[in-house]
Amino acid sequence: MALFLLDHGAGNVQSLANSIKKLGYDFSWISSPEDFHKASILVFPGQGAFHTAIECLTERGLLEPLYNYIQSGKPYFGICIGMQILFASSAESPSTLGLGLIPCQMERFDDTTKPVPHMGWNTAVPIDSNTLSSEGVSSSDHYYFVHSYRAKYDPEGNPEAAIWAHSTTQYGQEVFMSTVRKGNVFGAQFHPEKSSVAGLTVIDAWIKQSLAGRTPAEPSARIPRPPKSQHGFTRRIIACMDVRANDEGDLIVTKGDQYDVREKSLTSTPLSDTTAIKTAGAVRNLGKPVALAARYFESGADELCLLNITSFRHSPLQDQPMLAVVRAAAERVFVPLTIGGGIKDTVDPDGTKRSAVEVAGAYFRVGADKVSIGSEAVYAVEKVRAAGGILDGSSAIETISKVYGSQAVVVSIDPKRVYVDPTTYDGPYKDELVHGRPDSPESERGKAWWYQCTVSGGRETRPVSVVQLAQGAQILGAGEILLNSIDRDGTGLGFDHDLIGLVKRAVTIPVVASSGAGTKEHFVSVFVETGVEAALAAGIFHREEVGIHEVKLASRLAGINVRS
Ligand code: 1PR
Repeated sequence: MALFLLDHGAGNVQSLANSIKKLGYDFSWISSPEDFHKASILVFPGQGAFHTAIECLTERGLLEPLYNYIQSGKPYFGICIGMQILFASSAESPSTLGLGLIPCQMERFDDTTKPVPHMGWNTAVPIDSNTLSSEGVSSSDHYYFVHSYRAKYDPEGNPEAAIWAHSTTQYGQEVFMSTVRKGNVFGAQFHPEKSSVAGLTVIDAWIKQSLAGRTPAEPSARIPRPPKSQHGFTRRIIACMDVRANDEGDLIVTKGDQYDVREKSLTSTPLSDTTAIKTAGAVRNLGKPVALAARYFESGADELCLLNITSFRHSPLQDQPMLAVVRAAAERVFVPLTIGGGIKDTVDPDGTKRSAVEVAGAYFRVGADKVSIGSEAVYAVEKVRAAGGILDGSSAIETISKVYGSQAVVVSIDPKRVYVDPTTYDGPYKDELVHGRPDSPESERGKAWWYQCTVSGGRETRPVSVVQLAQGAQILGAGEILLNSIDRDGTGLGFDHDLIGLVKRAVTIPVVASSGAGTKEHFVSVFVETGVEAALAAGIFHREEVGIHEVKLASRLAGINVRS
C-alpha cells in the first residue's frame, strides 16, 4: 500500500510529513498527475486560501486527477483546505468552484460576537458515538483550528450536507462540521499534525484503518442529530523565544529587559576605581532554540513563537540560519509555530530580489504555520493612511494573506508609552489617552499616555498609534495581533491591561497579550480583565520560574478553559 501526500504548493505541508515520519510510516509526494495512479492512500494537508488551492492544483494539472482519485474509492484524507475543497464552493472566493462532493458552501464565521479567524484549540464531538470515533476523534481532546470559513452543521436546512458530518464543533453560537466522512473520504477542518498527541492519534488511526481496508459505517446509517452545545474553545498559553546570534556567531535564545538583550556589566572608570558605570555586556544566553522549543512542546505549550530579532540580514534567503532552526523545531514540535523577524521584501547578497511572499513561503515550507510581521506592518499602515485608506495590494500583509490566507499572518506590535500632561495635551491621540493605573515611573506620575508604535526592535518611533496600527493591520488582512509592550518587556510586573484592552476593543481578530508576565496569576488576570484570546511569555518560562502546567492549573482553577 503506497501512502502519498499532496502538496499544492502554498502551505505548510512539512508538518504533516514530520507527523507521519514520527508515527513510523513511509510516504511519497504526488509530483505529477500520474502519481495518483500509484497512490493507494492519499492525504492532502492544505492550508491557505480556497481559490489559491484550486488555482495551484489546476495550474499543475492535479485537480482532475485528484477528483478521479477520490471517485475511485481509494482512501482520501483532506486537512483544512484539503477538506474545504470537497465542498461546492466557499464564500472566500464565490466564483471558484470546489470539487462539489458535499452540497454546501463554506461561509465566513460571524465576527460580530467573537474574533475571526477561529484560531486555537477546540473540541470535536463525534456524531455517531459522542465520545470516540473509529478515526480516533475524541470529544474529550482538543484540536488546533485556524480558519475563517466553516461548513455549518444544519441537519434540518441541508440534510444532504449534514449526512457528511462526522464530528461537530461549536465556536461562539455557531456549530460547524469539524470532520466529515463518507465512504473512502475523510476530512478534518482542524490540523491533526498541529494538535499534539490527540492529532497524531487521529492520523495514525486513519492510516491504520486505510491500510487494513476497513470501511467505516455508511453515513446513511447515521442519524442526523440536532447541533449539540459544547463550548470547548480554550485560551492559549504561548512560549516565545527571541533568537539571535551572540557575539561568537552562535544562534541562541536571548531575552531583553525592555528590549535590551545585553548583560549589564559593572566596569571601573579610569577616573576612580571606586566609581563604577554600567556598560553593555554579552548578549544574554538562555539556551538553544530547538532544545527549548522541544521542552515547551513537551510541557504543554499551546503554541510557540520564534522571533528572529536581528533578522540575519546578510544571508541569502535559503541559507537563513533561522530556516534551519524552524525545520529542526518542526520535527520535534507538533503544535503551531509562528516565525517572526525579517518577513519582508529582501535582496540576497548576490542581488537576487526576494518578495515577502517568497520569504514567508520558505518558512512555511520548513514547518512554520504563521509568520509575524513587525516593522513592515508599521510602514504599510503609514502608507495606507497617507493614501486616505486605499489599499494597493503591495504590502507584505496583503501579499502573504492573499496566498496563504489571513490566518497565516500575524502582526507583531512593539508599542511604547508616550507620557503627556492630560490637562494641556491637544495632540491627535486624545481619544486614545489612558488615564492610567499608578504603575508609571516616578517621574511620570499623574500623567496620561498614549501608545506609540516603533520599528527595528523598538529603536525608532513612528507617527502611528497602537490603535491605528492594529486597525490598519486588520484592514490589510492580518489574522492575529501579537501585542508586545516595550515598557513591560522583561519586567515581570504583569501584562499591560490598559494597552491590551485598548487594542482588544479596536479589532475583531484574535489578540495575543505579550510582555511582563511574572507570575501565573498574571495570566489569569489578563484573561479575565481583557478577554484576550492568548497570552505569551518568555523570561519566566526560560528561567523556569513558572511552568506552563502551573499557568494552566491556575487558569483552570479560575474557571478559564485551557487545554490539558
Ligand atoms: O520588524 O518584522 O523584523 O520583526 C522583528 C521582531 O523581533 C518583532 O516581532 C519584534 O517584536 C522582535 N524584536 C526585535 N527586537 C527585539 C528585542 O527584544 N530587542 N523582541 C524583539 C521582542 C518581545 C517579545 C517578548 C515578550 C515577552 N521581544 O517577543 O518575548 O515581551 O517577554 P517577557 O515575558 O519576558 O516579558 P521585524
